[in-house]
Amino acid sequence: MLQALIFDVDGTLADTRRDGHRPAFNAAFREAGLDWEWDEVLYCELLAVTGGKERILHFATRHRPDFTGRQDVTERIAALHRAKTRHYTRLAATGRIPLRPGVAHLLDKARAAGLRLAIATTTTPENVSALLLPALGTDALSRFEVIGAGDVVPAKKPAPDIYLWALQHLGLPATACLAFEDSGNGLKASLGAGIATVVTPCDYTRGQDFSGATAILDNLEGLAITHLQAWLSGAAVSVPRGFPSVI
Ligand code: XBP
Ligand code: MG
Repeated sequence: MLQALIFDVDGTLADTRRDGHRPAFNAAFREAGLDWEWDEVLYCELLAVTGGKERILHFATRHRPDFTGRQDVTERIAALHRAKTRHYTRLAATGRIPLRPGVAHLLDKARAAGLRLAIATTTTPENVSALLLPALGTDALSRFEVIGAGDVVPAKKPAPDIYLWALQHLGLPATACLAFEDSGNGLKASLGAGIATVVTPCDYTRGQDFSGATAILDNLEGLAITHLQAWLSGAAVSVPRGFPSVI
């Protein structure tokens, strides 16, 4: 029986990359006097590496070996990432990054149906509150019984660790949960933890490999709790009129 929904954040709850993370990384680089500029195309490639600190290290290793050759590289990356988080949380707190269509409604329907809610994300915890408070109001965080974010587990997605952590803190088996993801890396993580997963690709992840997904949808608009329950029990779900198209 379906008991909990576990949500990824970046790309799933909101399209945070274009208006949030990428500009925040670039602002941190400028502030540190670095000539690094991550454009849309490069950022799309860099998303293969999850986690901001890990992404900076990956970029520098490939494109700025002089930076990674220094002894204090770990501290410098940590400082860059702290600045990036400051820029991101400021941007997000303005409310300029809206939730994706259908997200707020699904969260309300899940709560009304007595489902438990959790978050399993690679992003830094402060980013989650900065994004959700303007979008969902003061009770935004208390809606989620469990929030697994950032460095709470050492191995980030596509490792299943953050989903296993969420299951452990919910005290539920994977078979009682559904996950929501937008990326191939995220899907690998949720499936690796044994959780059936609905994928709503975003602009940065469309075209990735979503093999094994329970459903692939344009967005969460029109999704009813009965659809989720039926998917979890493996029943064929007839697609009603007005339902988001399956990609
Ligand atoms: C999100 C990420 C995060 C953000 C940046 O992936 O990879 O690293 O891009 O956040 P997912 P931080 O949606 O699969 O969780 O800079 O705070 O790490
Ligand atoms: Mg994501």
